[in-house]
Amino acid sequence: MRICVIGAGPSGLAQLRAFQSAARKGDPIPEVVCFEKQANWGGLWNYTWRTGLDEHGEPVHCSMYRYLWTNGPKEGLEFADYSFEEHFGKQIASYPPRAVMFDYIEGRVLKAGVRPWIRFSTAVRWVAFDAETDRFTVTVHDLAADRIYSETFDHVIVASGHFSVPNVPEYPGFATFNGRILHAHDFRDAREFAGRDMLLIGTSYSAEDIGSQLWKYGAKSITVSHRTAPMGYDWPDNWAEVPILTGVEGNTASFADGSSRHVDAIILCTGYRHHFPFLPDDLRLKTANRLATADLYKGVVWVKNPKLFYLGMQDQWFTFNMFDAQAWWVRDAILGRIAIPDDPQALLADVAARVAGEDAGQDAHDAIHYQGDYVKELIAETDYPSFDVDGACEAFFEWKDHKKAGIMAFRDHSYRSVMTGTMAPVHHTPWKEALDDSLESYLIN
Ligand code: FAD
Ligand code: NA7
Repeated sequence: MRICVIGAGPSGLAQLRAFQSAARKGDPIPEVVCFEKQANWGGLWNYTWRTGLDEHGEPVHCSMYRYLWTNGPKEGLEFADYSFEEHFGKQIASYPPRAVMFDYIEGRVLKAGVRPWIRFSTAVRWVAFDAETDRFTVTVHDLAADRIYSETFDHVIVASGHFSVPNVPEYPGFATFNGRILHAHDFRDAREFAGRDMLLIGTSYSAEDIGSQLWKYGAKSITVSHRTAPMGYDWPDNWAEVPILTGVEGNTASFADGSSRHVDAIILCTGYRHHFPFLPDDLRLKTANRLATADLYKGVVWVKNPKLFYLGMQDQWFTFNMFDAQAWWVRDAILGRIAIPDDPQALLADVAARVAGEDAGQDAHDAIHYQGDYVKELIAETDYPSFDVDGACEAFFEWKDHKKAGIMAFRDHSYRSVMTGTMAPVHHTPWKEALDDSLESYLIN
């Protein structure tokens, strides 16, 4: 049996680690081949200065930027089989910068020894399923050698992420705006906008965090325009929330309440699209960015062909340990330890129940519990180390309260690890004054 994993970000790496952990226990495992279009692993956490197209003419995957610190506490995402303390040799503060997170992600898979399973700089171009042979043909482009070839697999696991291809709306006057317009996907360094009047569209994590970066690194003013509702935090004095943009003329932006203001640059923090150009219609997931995705039994099995799996396609409160729960479950489904119902109606009924469960929730609190319960459900069916998921939910609830209490200070708090029981130290420098985001600086405790 041969397994194809598409992508070596946190989800794809979770899948490699899941198979390796079974092998280490002495169980026979199939051949696993992971195709990764970038030259290194880590997915979005693998930072590049590049935007647009990369050195091979491929769309740049990275949506992260310099000085990015995690936007939620690390105590909610910690691997159950590889704690921060195991990796760093000590407990560290709760909102690590990107480089620290990359080091942690890499540490687990270096220890597992799965790097030889990955073919780097290799983009998956097409996946086709042959009902007669019951196998997939995967066509890939080895970008370094400029060679296209195909191989066959019994299962395909799509772990290509969904926060990379931007959703880019257009507003009247954009074509003649006298300044830069970019999507959050192409934002790299807040210092570029020091002293400028900035307009951000959108009210979710990207708008909140990029706006905070701009503020921290010296933008003159930040205006955030909302389509639905303002974020409502207690923002600094040079930060305003305004209704939706109606258009721009020259450098003047106008809004739905009739107000207008001068802006130097516009950043579209308008989210991302699930985008799978390598999949035909009958294998391609089409879903909104939500907790209960369309057409995935147990959140991972493609209902129209259960030999195909998707990882990490949900909107995310939980991340790394949820990807692990999914990867362990998918591994066990492939190894025949978990049975997937034969009846397509049963698969669809599972999806419908998940959608109804999410829709029944009233607020973010319910959403966090909902995703926590999903993580619990999956790990209960596998040998992934069980952990206190409710304790991780508690860290998220505290985080939400800390944001309400001080949006520029929430990262100064610390939380208890549900993996080791240790309390994280408070970081040595308040976030708004910590301009150096290097690993070396963060680890000084
Ligand atoms: P990705 O990390 O996107 O990895 C997908 C991989 O697939 C990439 O390496 C890509 O190169 C590869 N790939 C794609 N297409 C192909 C192809 N055709 N062929 C071969 N390879 C391909 N999560 C947190 O927990 N905490 C945070 O603070 C946080 N901050 C974030 C900030 C930003 C700006 C963004 C965009 C996301 C953030 N996230 C955060 C969420 C993030 O989605 C997850 O942490 C995680 O990176 C998802 O892992 P993934 O493997 O599913 O996808
Ligand atoms: P999200 O969380 O998908 O949010 C997208 C935001 O963009 C949301 O506020 C939307 O407003 C807004 N949006 C989308 N389309 C439009 C248009 N056409 N006009 C105005 N506003 C629009 O994406 P993020 O990038 O913030 O976060 C994604 C991940 O990156 C997340 O996991 C983080 O960890 C980092 P709405 O509320 O729908 O009106």
